[in-house]
Amino acid sequence: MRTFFSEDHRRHFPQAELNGGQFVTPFERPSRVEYVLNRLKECGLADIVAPGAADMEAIRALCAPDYLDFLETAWTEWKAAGMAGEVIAANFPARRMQTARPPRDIDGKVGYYALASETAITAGTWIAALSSAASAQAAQAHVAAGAKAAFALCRPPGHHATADMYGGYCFINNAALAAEAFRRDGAERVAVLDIDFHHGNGTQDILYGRGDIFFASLHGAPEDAFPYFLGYADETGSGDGEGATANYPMSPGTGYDVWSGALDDALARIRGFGAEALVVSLGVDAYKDDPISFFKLDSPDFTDAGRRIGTLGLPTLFCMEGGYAVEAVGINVVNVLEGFLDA
Ligand code: Q9C
Ligand code: ZN
Repeated sequence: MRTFFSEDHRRHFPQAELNGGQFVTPFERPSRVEYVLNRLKECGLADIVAPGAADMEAIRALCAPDYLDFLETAWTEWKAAGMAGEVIAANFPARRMQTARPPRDIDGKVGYYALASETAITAGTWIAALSSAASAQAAQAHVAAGAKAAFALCRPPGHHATADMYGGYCFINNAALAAEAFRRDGAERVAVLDIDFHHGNGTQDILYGRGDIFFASLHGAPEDAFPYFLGYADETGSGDGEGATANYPMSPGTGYDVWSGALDDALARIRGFGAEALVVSLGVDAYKDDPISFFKLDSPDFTDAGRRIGTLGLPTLFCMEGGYAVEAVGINVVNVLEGFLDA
């Protein structure tokens, strides 16, 4: 299985994450991918290539133009306004406030385009986010050209990003971009399976009205876990997309017995849907020692999960999402890929 990976991820390395009322070193840090790269090489999955430039036309088709302009210019505007630190959102259009008009002032604009305040934007965030999208696009093209599977080692991740909002460490929705690319390349029906601990709110939001792309997410229940405001079991899609969204919210302490049951159900739904290609939002923060999550999967469970995903027999693109127990991230990610290849 070929891995697509861009060194430009390093351009996004904020110093600050707002966590528990303090600024801490971000959980989503550049070293995460080093662990994955090292483990890939250790396991003989050393076919690692850099993507070409991002396909901007596809990104513009997915995202709101004003949002992309914002991402590109936020840092410069922030600095021009004399802000001392990194770009952090502090003002949000809350219930019953105006959401149709982005403010002119950068401090307001940032909150308009943010869905949470933990995620900082820095000088290189835009370049890094584009390089992450480029990895997803190149990996998708590789699968569309006939490869059984590919791994997009995306950083920053993407599944919390909507067409017009960033947050949860995400800026551009790589998985949705890839799913749409599979459609464009001829697949009539595509599925996105999100096994990151957190609900893939951005992917769900983008695909919610779509009957041609199925979305399934296994995640910490919204009552208990970020992103808090989406991911309930009764969210099943709207309009043409009614029935094409499946949510599996689970409680604190959930282990592989229950989690794998949800996975099997999601896989059966994807099979029943008749998907011709699969995008996996591959976060490994369901791991028992993840510092910001509450599921109890162990490393061998990820191998078994990969094997179960492989039984679908679909052309598959794995898109890296979360996973913050940095020293185990490589093991757990590669376990999924190896389990898939062994299926
Ligand atoms: N300060 C992904 O896994 N909440 N994003 C952080 C600790 C945000 C996770 C809580 C978690 C975002 C891609
Ligand atoms: Zn996550």
